[in-house]
Amino acid sequence: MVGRPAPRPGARQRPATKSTRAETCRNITSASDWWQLLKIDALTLREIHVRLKSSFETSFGKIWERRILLVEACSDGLSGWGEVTAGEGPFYNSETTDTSWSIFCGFVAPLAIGKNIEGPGDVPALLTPIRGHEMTKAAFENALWDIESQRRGVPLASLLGGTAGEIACGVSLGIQTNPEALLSIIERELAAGYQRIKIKIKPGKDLEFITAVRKRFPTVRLMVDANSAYHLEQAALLREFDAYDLMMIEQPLAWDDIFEHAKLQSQMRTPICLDESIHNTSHARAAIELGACRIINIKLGRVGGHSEACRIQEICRQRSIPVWSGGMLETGIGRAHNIAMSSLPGFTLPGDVSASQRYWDEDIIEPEVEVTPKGTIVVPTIPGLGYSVRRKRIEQLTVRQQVFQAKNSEVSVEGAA
Ligand code: OSB
Ligand code: MG
Repeated sequence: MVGRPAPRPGARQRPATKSTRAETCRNITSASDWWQLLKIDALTLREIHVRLKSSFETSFGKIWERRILLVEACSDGLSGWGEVTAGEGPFYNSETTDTSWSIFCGFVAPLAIGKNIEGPGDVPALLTPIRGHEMTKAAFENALWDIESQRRGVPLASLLGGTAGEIACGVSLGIQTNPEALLSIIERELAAGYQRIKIKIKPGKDLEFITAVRKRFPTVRLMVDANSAYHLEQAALLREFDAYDLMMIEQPLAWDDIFEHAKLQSQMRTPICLDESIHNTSHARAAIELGACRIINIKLGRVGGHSEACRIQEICRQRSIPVWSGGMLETGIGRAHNIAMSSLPGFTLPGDVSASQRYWDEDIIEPEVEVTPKGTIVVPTIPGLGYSVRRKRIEQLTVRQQVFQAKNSEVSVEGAA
């Protein structure tokens, strides 16, 4: 019910400013012309359990029930939210719900609590001592972007440098038992307006499915995601994909590889898109310069938050490498951050960000994320996430929580402590 509380009476108010197209999230937050520092008064980490409407199967397994961590940050009477996009097991990357709980409580919160920073752009530097654990760091940094957007009175998307009024949406479809089942789901998603179809594949569940989809939908924008299920030795099989006019093949080879993807790309026409392998700007630059991919999927969690996502987007744009936003079966909080990120100019391909109703009976934000009949999501134009957080619902779903409070800080956010 309570989205976010109004600033305390007497809380310092900032004039609304509007970012120009040329500004990026980096130079906005490192600018020292801002008169008030962002003080991290309190942090709350919660674990919620939510059931997906239907199971989702990738090459690394099937999931139904999600265990999701949410970070709420409080600063000067404002509250901001971020979502940890780690999976339940270390199968997509090395982080899990439990490693994230441990790293957040043991290291992120102690480093951050009580600190005064210029803005969320300072978070990567603040958290440099912690190596890896990007999804955990991202949830914290993104919660501060939510706060910063409210403090400045500008929509999160514009604060990050976003310019698009709506974003193009595709769907990611899990592995199905047979091609017929996949075809009927695709039919439904196309009827709902989605602009492109991504199907998950793995050895034994690939060509038969791709052929069936192409035969039935000859012109649909189609791509496949292997989640690292193949080896370079299977290049001949992967080359057969070239006959199906795929927009791209996502992460065919190892989750931590760049070099072999370059070898594979040189042997196939279909563009390779990297997902798992790209954790930062330096990986993106290496992949592009080596010719390991022609497209990059940017996931906010995987790259550590909005600051790094903005930078990757920018270097890709300079090199004419299209990017798009991947999803991690997020609740509305993660989804809202993905929407804001997707409004940046480098995001020229439809992403995996789709309607709340595809995943959840009831989301934890309101309104829920909805997709227009032409397959777009309208980017919110109000400050903050652009959706209100359903605190009561979150409390009902919470199975554990941990509160960190700065000494000498007066926290007035309802339900935060
Ligand atoms: O590789 O994009 C992926 C879900 C879990 C782990 C990895 C991936 C995915 C998806 C789901 O494709 C995308 C979505 O949230 O709709
Ligand atoms: Mg992927």
